[in-house]
Formats: sequence, C-alpha cells, structure tokens
Amino acid sequence: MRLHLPFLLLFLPLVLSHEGREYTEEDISNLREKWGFEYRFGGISTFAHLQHAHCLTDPHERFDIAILGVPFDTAVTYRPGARFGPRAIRAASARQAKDMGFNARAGINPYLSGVKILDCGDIPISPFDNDLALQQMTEAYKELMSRSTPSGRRPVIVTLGGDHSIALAALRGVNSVYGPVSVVHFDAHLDTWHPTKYASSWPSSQSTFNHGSMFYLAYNESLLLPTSNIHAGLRTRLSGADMGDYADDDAQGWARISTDDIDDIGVAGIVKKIVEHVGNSKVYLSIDIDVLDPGAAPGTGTPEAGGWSTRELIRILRGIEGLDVVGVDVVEVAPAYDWAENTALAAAHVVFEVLSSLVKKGRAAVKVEAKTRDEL
Ligand SMILES: *[C@@H]1O[C@H](CO)[C@@H](O)[C@H](O)[C@H]1NC(C)=O
Ligand SMILES: [Mn+2]
Repeated sequence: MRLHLPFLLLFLPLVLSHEGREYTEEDISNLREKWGFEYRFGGISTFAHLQHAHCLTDPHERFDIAILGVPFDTAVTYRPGARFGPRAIRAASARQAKDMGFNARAGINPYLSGVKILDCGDIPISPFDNDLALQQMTEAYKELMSRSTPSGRRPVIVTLGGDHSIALAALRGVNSVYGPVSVVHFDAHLDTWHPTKYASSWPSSQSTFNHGSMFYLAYNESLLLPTSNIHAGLRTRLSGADMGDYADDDAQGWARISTDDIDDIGVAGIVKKIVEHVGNSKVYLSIDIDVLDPGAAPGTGTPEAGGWSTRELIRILRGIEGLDVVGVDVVEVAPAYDWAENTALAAAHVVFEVLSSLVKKGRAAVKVEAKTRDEL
C-alpha cells in the first residue's frame, strides 16, 4: 500500500492538538473577556441565571435562599402537568438577571444584595408511588432546612411547584426548625378539604394525600399555628348544598379573604387584613398560581374564572413584604395548558417579588451591604 505524504500531513494538526495546548492565565482571561457572558435568552436554564448547585448532594454549598424545583403532579384532582412547572418557571425567568434586577417597587435588587440565592435544582421524586414521593420530598426539605446559611441562620426555601400537595412536605421541613407556623395562602381554593370530600367507593390511605387536602393534613399533623392562618383570593365552589366547607375551614383555624373583597376593601384593605391576622408569627407563604384569573394564568391544574390580575397580586405581595416569611412555594404551574408562557411568566415574576421581600427583610435584620457591580 502506498501512503501519500499530503494525506498524512492532513492529520498532523490533529496529532498536535491531541498533545494539548498550554493556556496561560492571560489566554484564559482573554477567553473570559470574549465569551464570559450570557445573553438573556442564552445559557443553561436556571432561575434568573443564578448559580446552580445540586444542594441535596453538596452540603458544603452554602446559601441563604434556595430556589428548589419540586416536579411532582400525581396528586392532582383535575389537570396533571405541573411536574413541568419548575422548568417552565426557570425558562420564563430568563429576563431576570443580576445586572437588570433592580425592583423599583421594592427599592432593591435581590440579585445584587450580598444575600446568597442559589438555584438548588430539583428534588428527584417518584412519579409512580405517592407514598414514596411524600417521603422523598419530606426528607429533602428536612435535609435542606437543616443547613446553615453563610450568616449562620437557617435558609429560606422558595419552591417552584409542582402541584400544591408538596406544601405538606415543605411545611414539615419548616416545622423541623421552627415548630408550628402561620400559613398565608393565595389560592382560588380552600385546600383544607377533608380527604373524604373527594368521594370514592374505593377508599385508600394513599389517596388522602392530594392537592386539595394538604392543609387539612398539615392541620392534622399540628404543623400550623391554631388560629393565625389566612386564605386570600378564594372563589371556589363548595361541596354539597351549604357552607359546610367553610365551617371545616374555621375549625382548622383559617380566616378567609375572597377574590371579590378586592372590590370592596381594595389592595390596601387586603394587605391590612393579612398583616393584622398573622402579626409577628413565622409565616409559610403558599401561592397557588390559580389565584390569578385564567386570562392571566391559564396554565394551571384547576382554573377558576374571575380571579385577580397579576398586578393586583404583585401589589398585595409588596404590601406584605414585612412578614416574617420562613418558607415559600409558587405552585400549580402546568405549562402544557399555557399560552405564550403567561402563567410561567406570572410565576417567575411572583418569585421575583417574594425574593425582593425576603432579601429586604433579611437585609434589614443582618445589615448585609449591597455589592457594587464591579465586585461581581
Ligand atoms: C388526625 O387524623 C387521625 C386519623 O384520621 C385522627 O385519629 C386524629 O384525631 C387527627 N388529629 C387531629 C389533630 O385532627
Ligand atoms: Mn391550591
């Protein structure tokens, strides 16, 4: 066989590159100078382009606030699909970033505040066995709540759901640190329904864990303070032929603000009612995106017509920024039913408002100085 010299020469650069090129520090700094940035629409998807860590497996990665995806949706009563919520919310948060994150309503940039916010990834959760799923979620929340923050406190976990049932696991996690807490619950629905309200001639213990009963279960496990819980944005139909569901809800220690109340007492009245009701107690803030009108947030598991606008919800959230919030979820985003990312965008913005409040409150307490852009 005859080998052609030009043919061999063709491979010479490959052989050389295999040897590896030496990069000086200057080379690397040149590469970073050229390529070390991301456009809003680029990059691997994390919430608001935040740093990602797999926090469950890396206990050395410290954080003040964790964004945690909980892709679970096998406890829904109507439309499934919220397992894709965390991905959709992350994608819809892409226009949020450190250098364009100043919240003019709040007067703070939560991403430039010295508070460490990490995207901790998702909890891997069984889609086959809800009993196991609840165990997995509970253990994951307890694990992350046991971590200490860079300032030696406990972290706040901001959950991207997932159907609403995950709040039970999150409350167990919060409880493992703080004991019983108040719940401030934005939702079209009560979610305090006794599991037997979902009538079935095939009763099973596993089916008691569902996205309309988790606050009943939380009450049953004494995870809530006895009288300082409050719903906001209710417009659900009730079971049966009377107000019995409200009586059950009363017995579990809840007050109620209906969607329609906004016409009578306005945003300010709603804020006042929430703040007065929970006072100085530690608060778990649970936001079901179906509190919004389906025109603003169609991509959800149990839509109800006639809800609040996104602007109204944002203003209420700004109004309650002083609450002592120790855990948060934004749930029931089911992107398969969404139009043009409406629901996911609303959820991503709601998370932004909540992060602004958490950081503002935290900053007031620990006096973390904001970093300048040059220090980043
Ligand atoms: C919780 O549920 C169990 C089983 O249904 C019941 O025996 C118990 O009394 C309940 N506890 C509370 C506080 O409601
Ligand atoms: Mn709900």
